[in-house]
Amino acid sequence: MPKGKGSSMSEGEAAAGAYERWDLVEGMESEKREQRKARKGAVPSLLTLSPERAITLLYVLLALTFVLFMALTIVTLQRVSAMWEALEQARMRSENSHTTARHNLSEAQDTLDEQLSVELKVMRGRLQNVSQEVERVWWKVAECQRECGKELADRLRVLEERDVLEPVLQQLAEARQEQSRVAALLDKALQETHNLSEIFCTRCPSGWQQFDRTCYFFSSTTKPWLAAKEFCTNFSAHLAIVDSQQENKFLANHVMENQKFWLGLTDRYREGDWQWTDGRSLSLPFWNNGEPNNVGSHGEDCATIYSNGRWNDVPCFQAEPWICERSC
Ligand code: GN1
Ligand code: CA
Repeated sequence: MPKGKGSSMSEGEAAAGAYERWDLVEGMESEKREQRKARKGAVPSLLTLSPERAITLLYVLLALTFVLFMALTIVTLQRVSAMWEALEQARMRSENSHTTARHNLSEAQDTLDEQLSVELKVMRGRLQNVSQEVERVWWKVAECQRECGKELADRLRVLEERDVLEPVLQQLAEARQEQSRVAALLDKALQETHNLSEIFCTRCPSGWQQFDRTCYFFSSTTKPWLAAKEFCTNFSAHLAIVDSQQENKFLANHVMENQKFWLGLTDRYREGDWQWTDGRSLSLPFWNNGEPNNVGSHGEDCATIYSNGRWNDVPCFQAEPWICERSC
């Protein structure tokens, strides 16, 4: 029991403290004893097994361990095998893709080679054409040089000759001028002679009748209109063209009764468009009543004059007498 805490502490208090401490120590001791007892109780439970049971337990444990080991081994082997298979597949895929790539590459190369050879052929052809063209051009240039040289020489010669011929050409030009002057004078003289002959026209060819400085021929035979027209042309004349009432009357006076004579008037080119043979349109008509009537299946495209001075259209193929007309 501890002393010396003070002489002030009573005897009872000291006894109570000692008691409390003893209780504490006692509790701790009893706790330790309990723990020791518990440990001693566990060990004897394993040790209490019989050797057979212990061996069996060991075998079981061993077997379990073996099974576990085998299972682990199998799982590992499976995994390794799967990985191996995957690796193999990957290798095969890689090999396949390599083969395909190599095949594609070779095909592409073949195609490229083919295209290149075709293009090369085309280019060679073009090159050949170009070279031929160049050759042709060279030939032309050479030819042109020869020609041009010749032409140049010719021109020079002409120029030289021109120098020599200059006075002769001058004279020729003057002669030409003189000739034109004489020709003009001749024309004028001819014109005057013509005018005079018109003024003093008193004679027409034999068998022709004169009226107003014009000669007329009244046929005694008959012909279709076209043949009659041709006849007049052969005599430097034309079928009669009526320009005045006096002229129409003159013509009518020479037409025998119950006869009709061809005039140079027709609408054969366009029905109803009556024209004289010199191309003029009809402006002074003397048609009979009811004419032109263009009767018959063939129509009537050529004009005739009656003795009364009236006109009638009849078929051109009909044979009729005719009247030619020409200047004096
Ligand atoms: C008739 O009557 P004659 O023959 O002159 C006819 C003309 C025809 C002609 C044919 C009034 O004329 O129109 O063109 O026959 N006259 C009448 O030949 O019909
Ligand atoms: Ca008629």
